[in-house]
Amino acid sequence: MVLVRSLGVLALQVQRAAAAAARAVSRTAVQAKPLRQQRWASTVGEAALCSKTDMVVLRLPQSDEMRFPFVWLRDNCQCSDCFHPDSQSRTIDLQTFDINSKPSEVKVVNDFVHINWLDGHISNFSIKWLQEHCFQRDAQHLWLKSMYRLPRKTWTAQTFENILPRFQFCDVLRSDVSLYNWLVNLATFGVSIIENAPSDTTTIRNLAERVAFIRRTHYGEEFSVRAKPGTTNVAYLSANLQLHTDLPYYNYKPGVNLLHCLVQTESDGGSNLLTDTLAVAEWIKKVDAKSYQALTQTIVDWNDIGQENGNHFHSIHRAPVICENRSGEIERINFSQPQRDSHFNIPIEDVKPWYQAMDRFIAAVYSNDFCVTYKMKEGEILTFDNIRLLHGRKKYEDTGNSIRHVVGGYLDWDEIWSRIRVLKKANNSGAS
Ligand SMILES: *[C@@H]1O[C@H](CO)[C@@H](O)[C@H](O)[C@H]1NC(C)=O
Ligand SMILES: *[C@@H]1O[C@H](CO)[C@@H](O)[C@H](O)[C@H]1NC(C)=O
Ligand SMILES: *[C@H]1O[C@H](CO)[C@@H](O)[C@H](O)[C@H]1NC(C)=O
Ligand SMILES: CC(=O)N[C@H]1CO[C@H](CO)[C@@H](O)[C@@H]1O
Ligand SMILES: [Zn+2]
Repeated sequence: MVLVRSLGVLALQVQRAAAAAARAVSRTAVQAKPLRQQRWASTVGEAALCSKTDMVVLRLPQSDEMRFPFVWLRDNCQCSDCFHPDSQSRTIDLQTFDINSKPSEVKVVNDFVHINWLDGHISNFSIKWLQEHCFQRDAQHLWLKSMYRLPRKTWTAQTFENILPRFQFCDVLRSDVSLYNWLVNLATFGVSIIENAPSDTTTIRNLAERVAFIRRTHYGEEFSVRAKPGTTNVAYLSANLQLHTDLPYYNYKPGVNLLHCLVQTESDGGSNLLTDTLAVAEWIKKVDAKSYQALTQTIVDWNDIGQENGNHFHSIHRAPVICENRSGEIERINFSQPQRDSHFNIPIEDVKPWYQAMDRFIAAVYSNDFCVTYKMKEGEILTFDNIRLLHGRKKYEDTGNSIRHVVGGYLDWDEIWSRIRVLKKANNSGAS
């Protein structure tokens, strides 16, 4: 219900933004000159060719002008020669494609824009489709925020209790609305709790398969975290576990951790530490540009060497601690003290400055401002973003009648984003 409503509002926002952007653009845009005076008026709208910019100009009653480059229209022709509807894929052969294709005429017929190309090809776009794919910046940004990456909201130790989203295991398994809400909250806050999960080692798999499938690593699919002697990973000790992201030594680091608490320790320890490192990184960026620079520019070697069930592995991945994407926004965090290689393949003069920046970073991620402790209860699944949060664990002691037992598994963000979009689309078409 909430979902349906918010999607309706979103669709409306997209339309409004497109209209507003169109109005803003039309004030500054070069007025389109119709080519060879061809221009057809219609009650739905009108279209013209602008030979100066090589664009089709579309005017609709409510939303002023939208512009579409000739080359893009030709490349995105929806006819059965150019587009295969069943696979929703473009099939135009780029080897014979002419990037200088020009229309000879364009007209609006009912709710369609009909284009004759000089080479004789014919395109027929629905106006709705053109609106959905328009080049207005506001509309593009809204689309990216709803379909590509949802906006993230950071939290601190002070706000954690208020934001921590909780869901019931049986709801998430049964209801698409709950599944969607859990995933959206996970994407937004980077953390959420699923309660009342069955005390079973297959629970993690059932949850992961609601979304997609468990992401396999060299530790297997689902893994048990229990103190064990002669271990291959420091996580399998009962000592303090420092704040880290899991598997920074993977080129494709798993996106989300699922930790299911089957048995919690009766001792004081065993709490998890959690830090929203996106909040920390944004803060460092603001207060200490030099450290931020070192943390985003210095490439660190992360590694893992060992064996699990007789399978030997030697993983290496090189990446800075804070990774920005192409738009300069903080995209992911790579950090693990035990899993940092002694090979540090950077210029020698960059070594000490990196340690200084790391010192600053560590002070912040462990500080009372940013770091929270959370002791999972039996039956809870702690789910969190492994490319955004750092997590750790306080040391504990197993006693005769309580052996702490947590079962973990990973999901990849690619699969989660895909599930979110599919659920959203299913509801959109259901609502209309
Ligand atoms: C464009 O496509 C629509 C829907 O298939 C069709 O009704 C319309 O006649 C077509 N227009 C032209 C001019 O081919
Ligand atoms: C960079 O990351 C931000 C935040 O996730 C996202 O909104 C933006 O679309 C990303 N930009 C690119 C070019 O991937
Ligand atoms: C979409 O909305 C319908 C009610 O209109 C609801 O039954 C369904 O579960 C919803 N699906 C999702 C994915 O939220
Ligand atoms: C920008 C960058 O290099 N990011 C990397 C951080 O580390 C993860 C895995 O460790 C890689 O998947 C990213 O490419
Ligand atoms: Zn075509």
